[in-house]
Amino acid sequence: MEACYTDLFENAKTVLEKNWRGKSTTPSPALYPHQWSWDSAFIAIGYAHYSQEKAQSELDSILQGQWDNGLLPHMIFNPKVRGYFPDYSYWKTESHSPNGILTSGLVQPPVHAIAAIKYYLHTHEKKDIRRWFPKLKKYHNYLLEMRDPENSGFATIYHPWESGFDNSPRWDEALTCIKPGDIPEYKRSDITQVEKAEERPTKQHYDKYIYLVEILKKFDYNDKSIYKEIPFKIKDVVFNTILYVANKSLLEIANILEEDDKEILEWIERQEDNFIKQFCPEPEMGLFYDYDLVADKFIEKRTVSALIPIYTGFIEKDIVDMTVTWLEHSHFCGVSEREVARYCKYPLAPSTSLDSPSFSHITYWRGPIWINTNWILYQGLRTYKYDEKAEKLRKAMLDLIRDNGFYEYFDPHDGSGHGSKDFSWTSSLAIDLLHKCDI
Ligand code: 2M8
Repeated sequence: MEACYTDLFENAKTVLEKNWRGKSTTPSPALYPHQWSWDSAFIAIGYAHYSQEKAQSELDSILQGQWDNGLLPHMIFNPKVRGYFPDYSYWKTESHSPNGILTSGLVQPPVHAIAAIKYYLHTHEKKDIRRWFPKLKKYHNYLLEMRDPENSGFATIYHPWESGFDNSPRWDEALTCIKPGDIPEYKRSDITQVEKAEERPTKQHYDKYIYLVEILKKFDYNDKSIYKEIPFKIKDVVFNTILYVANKSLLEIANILEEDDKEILEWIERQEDNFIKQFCPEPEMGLFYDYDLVADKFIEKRTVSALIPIYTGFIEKDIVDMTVTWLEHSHFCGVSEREVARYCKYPLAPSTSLDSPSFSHITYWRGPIWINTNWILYQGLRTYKYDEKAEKLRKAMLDLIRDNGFYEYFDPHDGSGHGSKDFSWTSSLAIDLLHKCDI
């Protein structure tokens, strides 16, 4: 391990140890006391380097919450822990969740197959991927059947929580059109867990989050009815970039297990055929956007999501060259040498462009630097052989964490940590980065 990061590995392990709950890991001790779906996949990627048993248990645990129709819930609740809002009793998912398991009724980006193949490359243990393969395939199938009646190859999300980027400015306009009708009274616990309430989403945002869940409950999570009625329907570019990469991982798993891969190949082909059309209105710009199905238009917001498709690895080099130019542009991500000195201590992509009117330096997904998105960009840069730039990004992530701690997110100006302390995916991905993500 590089000398400048000697303590980082041990410290990251300590955070994960603290957040370990016997079979799975909470994202953080107080703010997020249950199991979250894409967090668990990122966490398993870190464990796979030094505790394969925990990596295996983490994935087994999240996959056991899968519903009969293939939906993989974004949360599994620990019944002994109350206080998080919305708690399990709010979701009314009992008739869908597997026996005795308390789940939410939304999904999150499908990082799991990516974690599963990485785990296999560490262990060469076929029995685990053999157990996971049908579940992972069933989840992707749910996303590409029930969440894609358009047959575009891309899943639609029904709720900002499904994106994992909860209060990103990407969703502002779509949410503005929603006027929350009757919503139950509720009491948030998250704002008391952070230093300043402005680090978390506003009440206006939460009212709409709750309103959308009320609609899902009204239709008892029936996708066909929801599709007709819900006022928030987005083809999310990050979710679907991850789904594409996860399909490639699933294909690798199918081939290792000598399982039929026809359907997976069809999914991949459809995604490759339609990706630019669905997400990139001006390919010469190299920026990618979500598509709002209700307003029938692209959401042209300058956020880190616009760069994330570099992770797919199949987009033409000419387009990606432009994406990388944006990544280095000071107004977009503040990483040009000159501007770093002026604006930003660490050359890392903030969640929203520094130049955007929606940018807010400590507000959750509206500006702060997140490690998972930069980790994705790092892999993309490597895939396209921008080795020097990739290395610079990797070191900047490790420097940021070493200097400021394993926070949930960081102020792009001075690198100070915000949100939750001791955040699990910051720790697990730091471990992966220390190993240069080589597996
Ligand atoms: C955040 O989302 C939850 C709701 O699902 C919340 O705000 O309470 C997001 O950052 C999401 O991406 C993440 O998976 C979750 C747990 O870390 O927290």
